[in-house]
Amino acid sequence: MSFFKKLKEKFQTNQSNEEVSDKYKDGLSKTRKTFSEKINDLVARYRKVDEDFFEDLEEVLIAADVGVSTVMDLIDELKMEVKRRNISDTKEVKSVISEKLVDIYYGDSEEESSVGLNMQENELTVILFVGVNGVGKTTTIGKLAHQLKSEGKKVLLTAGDTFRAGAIEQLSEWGKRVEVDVIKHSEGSDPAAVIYDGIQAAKSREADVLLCDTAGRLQNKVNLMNELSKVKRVIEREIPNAPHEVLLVLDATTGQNALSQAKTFSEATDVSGIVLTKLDGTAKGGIVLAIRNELGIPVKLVGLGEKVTDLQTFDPQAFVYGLFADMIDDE
Ligand SMILES: Nc1nc2c(ncn2[C@@H]2O[C@H](COP(=O)(O)OP(=O)(O)O)[C@@H](O)[C@H]2O)c(=O)[nH]1
Ligand SMILES: [Mg+2]
Repeated sequence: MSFFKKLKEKFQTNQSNEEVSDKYKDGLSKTRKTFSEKINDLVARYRKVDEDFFEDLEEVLIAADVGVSTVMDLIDELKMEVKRRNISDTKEVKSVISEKLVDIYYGDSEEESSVGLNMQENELTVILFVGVNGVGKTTTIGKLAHQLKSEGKKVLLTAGDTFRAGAIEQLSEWGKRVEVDVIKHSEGSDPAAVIYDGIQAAKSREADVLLCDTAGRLQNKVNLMNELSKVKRVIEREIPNAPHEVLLVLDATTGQNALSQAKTFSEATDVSGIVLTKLDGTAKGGIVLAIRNELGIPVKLVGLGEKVTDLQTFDPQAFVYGLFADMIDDE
């Protein structure tokens, strides 16, 4: 069975899968538009799979921000697969490209399903959000709080961004909107102290999840990284094995810059997963693959829009479905 058929079966015959794939389809419409156009154009121009075809395909993928070394790996894989299956018609290659994009995401790990968050059962789960200003930390916390709450979990938020004016207020607004409590101190206070209080409150109120906001900017980068280490130490001291996730939030519209942010933050703290926001705002959604392949950190959540329901657990198959949806429908 072609990979397109497999995706079609998965995402068009089951209602809950269909809801997920619709979100991806909407959120990735900008990327899909340019991507499908270019691929269709390639297929129309070449018909036969040859060296020139692969060279042009390379350009299309690089333009979608897939990342140069990831593209090289992908093209090598594709060439082998095309040879193995004895494919000469470029039309058939479309499905193989989508299949290889998923493979590239998983790499050597045999995982078939999406990774998801490391949630503790019957115990407090602490999730720390880090990332530069404006990437979407606070918004993601609000959206995730809403989701977890609707799953029946007791959620508490901590306003650890005490640096940026208005940051505490912004998180409080989210708290009101999704009806969860927010532990906060005043602007300029010690973030480690707020987070400490958040943990005590979460323990005494028997919360299931504590989501901790942090500052994205301080006087300088060294201060920021020191502060994050301190916050993390406070959490570790209060709860063994916590934080259960350190999620680095990256803005997909910043492209390759997101990769360099990831490198800086990974040096200062153990990042366990990436939240990639604003995929709806870019035509270069291929950055998901570059992040996974070049940093080795799993993308756990993606932001596909500004609505509270637009945060999704990252699923490579749904992602690829979102990229190829028009071609899949044409099959
Ligand atoms: N379109 C879109 N906008 C987003 C997404 N996530 C966050 N934003 C917007 O990005 C802006 C900055 O978000 P904020 O949470 O304040 O960033 P923070 O400084 O990291 O806390 C806000 O206007 C959000 O509405 C997303 O997935 N899609
Ligand atoms: Mg914020």
